[in-house]
Amino acid sequence: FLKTPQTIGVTCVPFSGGQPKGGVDDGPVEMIRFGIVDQIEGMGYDVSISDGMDKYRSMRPASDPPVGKLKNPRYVSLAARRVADQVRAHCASGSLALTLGGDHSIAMGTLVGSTAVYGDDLCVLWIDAHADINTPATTDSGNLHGCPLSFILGLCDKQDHSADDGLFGWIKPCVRTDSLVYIGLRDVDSGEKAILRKHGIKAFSMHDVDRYGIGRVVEMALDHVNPERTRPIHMSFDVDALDPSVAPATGTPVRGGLTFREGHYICEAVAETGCLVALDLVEVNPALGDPESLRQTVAVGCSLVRCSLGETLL
Ligand code: HAR
Ligand code: MN
Ligand code: MN
Ligand code: MN
Repeated sequence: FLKTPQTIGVTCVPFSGGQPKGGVDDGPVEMIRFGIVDQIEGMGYDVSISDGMDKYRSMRPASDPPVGKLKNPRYVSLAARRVADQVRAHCASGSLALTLGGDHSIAMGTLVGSTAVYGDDLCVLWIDAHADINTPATTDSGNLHGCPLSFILGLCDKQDHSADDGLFGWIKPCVRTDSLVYIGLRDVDSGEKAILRKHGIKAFSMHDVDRYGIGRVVEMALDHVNPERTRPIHMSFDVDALDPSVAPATGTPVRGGLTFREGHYICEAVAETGCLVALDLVEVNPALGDPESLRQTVAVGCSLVRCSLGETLL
C-alpha cells in the first residue's frame, strides 16, 4: 500500500442513532466550522469531501423498533452502510479516509470500508475509554455505539440480531482479533471483559498507561499489530479516551483518561509510522456542556486529527 497518502478523503457523518443523546450529530459540522478542512489543506494535503452529509439525518426510518435489545437498529445499519461506501471509495482512490462523527456505531461502516480495500493486512488501533465490543447478547444498554467491534470481528451470534431480516448481515467479519489493539480503556463491561479474555485481544488500559508511560504503551501496541510497521493502520479515536478535563463535551465521559499530551502522543507516533490509511474521530457532542467546553472539545478533536496527519513531526 501507499505510505503517507497526499490526499485526505473526508466523510462527515452527522449521526447519533447509536446512542440516546442528541447533539453528537453536530460534531462534524462544528469541526468543519472550526476549520479542520482549511487546516489540513494548509498542511499541504489535497482534500476531497464525500457529498450528501445531510442525507444521514434523513435516513432515519419512520419506524425502527428494537431488535432484541438493540436500539435504532435499522437506522444504524443504513447509516453505517452508507459510511462504508464512502470510506471504501476514499481508500480505493488512495486517499487517507478521515471520518468525522457522529457516535462510534459508525465505525461498523468505516471498518467495512477500509477493509474492503486493504483486506486483512489492515490493523486497527482503537483509542477509547470503552471497549465497544458488546454483542447483541451482552449489551445492557442496547446502544449500538457500544457494539461496533463485535460485528466487525464476527463475534455475534446470527440469532442475536437478525431475528427479522438479517439487518446487519452485510457486515462480514473483516478484522482478525489479533489485528486489533486498544489504548485508554477504563470503563469495560463485565461481558466485554469476558470477550477480551476469551479471544486474547490486546488492550492497554489507563492502568497500563500509568505503569509504562504512553511511549512504551504505544510502542507495545504497534509491536503487537504491526511489528514491521508495514501494515496499513486504521485508527478509530473516540474523544472520550481523553480525560473529561481535556474533552468534556462527549456523551459518556469517564474520569481518569488520557492527558492532552498522551492523546497527541498516540497520534504523533501513528503519523510517524507513515502507515495511517483511515482515521475516525468520533463522539464529539457540541450540545453537552457550556460554550467553552464545546470549543475546547472541538479544538482538541481537530488537533488530534492534524497530529495524526503529521502536523507536529519535525
Ligand atoms: N459499554 C457501554 C454500552 O455498551 C457504554 C459504551 C459506550 N460509550 C461510548 N463508546 N462512548 O465508546 O452501552
Ligand atoms: Mn467508542
Ligand atoms: Mn467511548
Ligand atoms: Mn451477525
